Amino acid sequence: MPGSVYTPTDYFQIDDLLTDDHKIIRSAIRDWVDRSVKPVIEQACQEHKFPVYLLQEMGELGMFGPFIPEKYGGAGLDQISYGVIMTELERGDSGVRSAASVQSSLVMYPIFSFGSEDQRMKYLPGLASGKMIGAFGLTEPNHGSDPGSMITRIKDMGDHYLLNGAKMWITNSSICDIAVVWAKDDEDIIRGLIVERGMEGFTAPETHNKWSLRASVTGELVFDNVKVPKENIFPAIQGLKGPLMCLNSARYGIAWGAIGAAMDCYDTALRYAKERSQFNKPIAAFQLTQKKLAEMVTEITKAQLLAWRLGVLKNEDRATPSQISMAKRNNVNMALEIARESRQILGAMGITGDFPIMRHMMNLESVITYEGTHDIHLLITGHDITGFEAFHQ
Ligand code: TGC
Ligand code: FAD
Repeated sequence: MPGSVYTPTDYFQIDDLLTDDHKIIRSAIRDWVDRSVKPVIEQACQEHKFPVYLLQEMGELGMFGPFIPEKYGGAGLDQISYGVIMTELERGDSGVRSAASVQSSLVMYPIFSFGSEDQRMKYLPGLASGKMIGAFGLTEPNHGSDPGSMITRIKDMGDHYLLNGAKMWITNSSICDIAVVWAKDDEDIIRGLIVERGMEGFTAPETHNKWSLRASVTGELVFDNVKVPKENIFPAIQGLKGPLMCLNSARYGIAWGAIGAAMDCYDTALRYAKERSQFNKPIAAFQLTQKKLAEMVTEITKAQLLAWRLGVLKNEDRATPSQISMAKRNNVNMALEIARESRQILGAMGITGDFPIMRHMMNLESVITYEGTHDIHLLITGHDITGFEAFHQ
């Protein structure tokens, strides 16, 4: 089994920058990924099926909302702990990391940060344990990169809101117990609210035929005159900055996560290159293979340093949205390039499910699009350094 001999990359002794606690957490998640994800994930992807039972195990091991205080069922850990968890999960599969990103950053984070005390106590412990699964509805069929133009609406009906509209490309849609949904109110202000499975008029059909993130549930959230109790609205946030603050947390996690996928590809390619001979030499002895591998380890190292520094800033509450955008953009692109180069090193073997590379590569095509596309993050950096925004004409 190729994954079981995995050797993590640490070319610049970045482990010295981690605490013992970070390393203990990482080792626990790494063991779980080797034990519970690696043996089943290839077949799950081939069958286009998310192994839903993993969610309960992830909850039991504290992978959901690790930065949420213990009072609400979280682990009260720092941001670097969250990062190392995401790296290990994405080494397993981006789909497994996606489930954790959504649950932790896009559902638990807003309930903790913007929710009432009643909402926190009602939902967070169940979400932390994995007994309750969440989804996050921002994107709409006609509003992806530009979520501020959303048309999903809530209408104040006195004792409740009436929710109408549709969200698309939603991770965990058909398996969610609750969805954090963003909609415009009667004054055109974006509000966040919690919609529960079973509310009349709420359906969540799954999207099929994906070539990417096949071991992850993606689908729609459709609201047809859904009566949402007034106590389900977030009292403490209004405007587009609400969902964007959630994205800051998720994008941060992805900046760490993508390193896991990259390290798995690099490790697989390095081992294969040493073992595979052509022209009476291991292919690792050819300069062109060495160029590929040397560039990979260089890019992984740069990404690790970026993620670690961002984690320090995030722990100090000093990480800016544009720093997070830069790290998400760089690290996901780095992982995708490494997956492509690793696939080349394996030749024909690289296209098979006997190795994890093609699966990572296909997954990363989604990761480079969701949570803000590669180009949107470039424009966020452009805006930050020049002062001119180039999103609108
Ligand atoms: P703009 O006018 O720039 O901003 C509106 C208000 O928001 C504030 N803001 C932020 N606040 C916190 N964090 C950020 N990152 C923020 N970015 C902007 C801003 O200061 C302003 O506040 P205020 O008080 O003045 O109103 O908004 P815009 O309409 O021009 O759009 C900006 C843009 C393009 C950067 C943004 O909309 C964007 O990031 N678009 C990409 C959309 C996106 O990332 N969607 C992700 C959907 S969720 C998902 O993909 C989950 S995948 C899950 C998985 O499986 O892992
Ligand atoms: P568009 O916005 O239509 O963009 C298409 C192309 O145009 C892109 O290349 C983009 O960079 C470019 N473009 C757009 N605007 C500009 C501009 N101003 N300047 C230059 N180029 C521009 N969303 C959720 O809300 N919740 C989820 O859980 C979720 N999970 C997802 C899971 C998967 C597997 C996928 C694939 C997506 C998911 N998304 C989710 C949606 C994701 O966030 C959007 O796909 C993403 O934001 C891009 O939107 P879009 O696909 O509509 O592309």
